[in-house]
Amino acid sequence: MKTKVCIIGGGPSGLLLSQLLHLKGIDNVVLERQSREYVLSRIRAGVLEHGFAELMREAQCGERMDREGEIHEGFFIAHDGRMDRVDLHRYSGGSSVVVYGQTELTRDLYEARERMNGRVIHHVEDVKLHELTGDAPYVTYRSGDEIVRVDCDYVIGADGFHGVSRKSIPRGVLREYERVYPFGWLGVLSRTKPVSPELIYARHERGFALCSLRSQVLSRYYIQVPLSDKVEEWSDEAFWDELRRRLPEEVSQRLITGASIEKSIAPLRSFVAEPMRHGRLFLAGDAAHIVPPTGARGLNSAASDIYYLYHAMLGHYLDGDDSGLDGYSAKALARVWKAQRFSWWMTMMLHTFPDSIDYDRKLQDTDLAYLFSSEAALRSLAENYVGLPF
Ligand code: RFL
Ligand code: PHB
Repeated sequence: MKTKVCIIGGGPSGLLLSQLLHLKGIDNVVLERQSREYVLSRIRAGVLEHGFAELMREAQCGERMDREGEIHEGFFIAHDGRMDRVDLHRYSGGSSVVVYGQTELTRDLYEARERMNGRVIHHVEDVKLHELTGDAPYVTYRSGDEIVRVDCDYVIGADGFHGVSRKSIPRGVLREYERVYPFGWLGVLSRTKPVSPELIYARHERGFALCSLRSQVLSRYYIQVPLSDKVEEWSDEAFWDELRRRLPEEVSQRLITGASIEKSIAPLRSFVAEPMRHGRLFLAGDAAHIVPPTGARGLNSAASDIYYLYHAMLGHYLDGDDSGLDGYSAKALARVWKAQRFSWWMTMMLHTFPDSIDYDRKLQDTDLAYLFSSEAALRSLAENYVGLPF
């Protein structure tokens, strides 16, 4: 098989790039290890920044998002038994975020790729990247007993944190920065009316909690749990009881509970791999960086990588200009680190750390007190939450 751009990974990053390149006549192939159904069963992000929504529209995939997604102009931070609202619209100079599930967005991308006869190959096994630093890279994969070879100009590693692409960069070249947090998030999806029309991030001594949603009939809730907890040990009832305890009284009284339709634990991690380019391989999204979900930055950071890569590829193929490709890693990483800083800060401010001392807890109190007493601090939070410019 021959193509211009071989994309490893059919998650949101890989599919979005594939779709954008296709619309500009740049031939590409997506190789995905899992089935489409499996990819669509992973419940993940829910909050999209404005720049991401724009990119979906540019990819001609924004129609359902614009119809069914909800525009949110603010969210709440609950602490010390009360609720303070962050007015995103006011403090970001008129911006907002879109609440639209990653599952739905990925479904829209798959459907668009199918409509346009895009090549998305599922169930690829043993993907290997070859000759990345030469002029003629290629990728091989196994399909049943057959080994298939894909010759290309460029390889995009959009295969998530556990993918093969980052691991194909030699150890001496790659530098990894990582912080692992001593807890995870237990998430529950339920077909119930959300407790609040806007998200609530709750700080509580028993641990962090988040009330989010996918629509006005579909709720998504999370609670901080120790890493040693097993999802099978958490009955629905135990989850709702614990969530109630961590919310202000007026909120917990309104909480409507129901059977969970998905329940999972995600560990929290901060991670960056540098550089994001090695020869003709370019990393994008979770393959290169992970944030704890507290600031809703993960998928949004993937979107800025895709934006830079897309424009770099246009420069190369349409104008013969390689400056975008050459500058990709530095440009993407500059924004990635800002999302890292913001997600780390939100995580530190809102979670309960098992080894924290009184001094740390006082600083957390002060962080929140400062935030809600300073317009400059609220502006900084809002600017980061709605997404820094690409
Ligand atoms: P993905 O989604 O992991 O997709 C990678 C794809 O690559 C495939 N793959 C391979 N294919 C071929 N060969 C191999 N060797 C392969 N290895 C892997 C995988 O099967 C998969 O389909 O990465 P991508 O596309 O970069 O997208 C990143 C986002 O999924 C991620 O950043 C977000 O979900 C993070 N995130 C959130 N981000 C936000 O911006 N806003 C949010 O509100 C938000 N909430 C969340 C989140 C992540 C969470 N979890 C579970 C980690 C909430 C949670 C709980
Ligand atoms: C979600 O709805 O899954 C969600 C929302 C906001 C976050 C993290 C996750 O910060």
